[in-house]
Amino acid sequence: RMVLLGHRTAGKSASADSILGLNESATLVGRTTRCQVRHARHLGREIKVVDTPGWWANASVEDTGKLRHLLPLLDGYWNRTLVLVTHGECLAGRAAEQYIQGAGQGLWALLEKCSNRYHVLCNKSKDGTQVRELLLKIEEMLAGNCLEKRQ
Ligand SMILES: Nc1nc2c(ncn2[C@@H]2O[C@H](COP(=O)(O)OP(=O)(O)OP(=O)(O)O)[C@@H](O)[C@H]2O)c(=O)[nH]1
Ligand SMILES: [Mg+2]
Repeated sequence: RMVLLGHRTAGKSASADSILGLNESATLVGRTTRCQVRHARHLGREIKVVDTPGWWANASVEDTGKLRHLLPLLDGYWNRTLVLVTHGECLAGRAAEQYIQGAGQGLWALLEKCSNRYHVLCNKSKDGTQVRELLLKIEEMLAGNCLEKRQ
């Protein structure tokens, strides 16, 4: 199960399509205006994705009145969060690390919260490998959390 969060047009719905192995069905509908649970069986797994409406790119979460009181809660979720970098083809052969180095404080802070977990996705590609690798990263992250809890 996963929840996709991000600014408007970041590529959340297109990423949901890729992750679920669907053909741009959600993207054709345009802007997502309310949360939608979507699920499918893909790459040998039962996957459920919550697609959400995007926030304005220049708005901080503190500006989002409804979320403000949830912030102290949110702390427990960082160990189950990774950064999804969409439009992967725009890297044009550059290493993702190089892009991240030039991306600035906002992304660096987010990555630090996520223990530097990220994954690059190109939603225009039909290559299932990138989604398989993402699912493996998620499974690894969850397995790491279980180990930490046991110790
Ligand atoms: N080239 C390219 N285009 C992408 C990629 N991901 C998404 N897009 C395009 O970017 C546009 C916005 O994508 P959406 O998935 O609808 O974005 P969103 O984050 O769901 O947007 P909201 O629902 O408005 O918050 C669409 O035209 C997608 O086809 C990608 O990896 N590469
Ligand atoms: Mg959307």
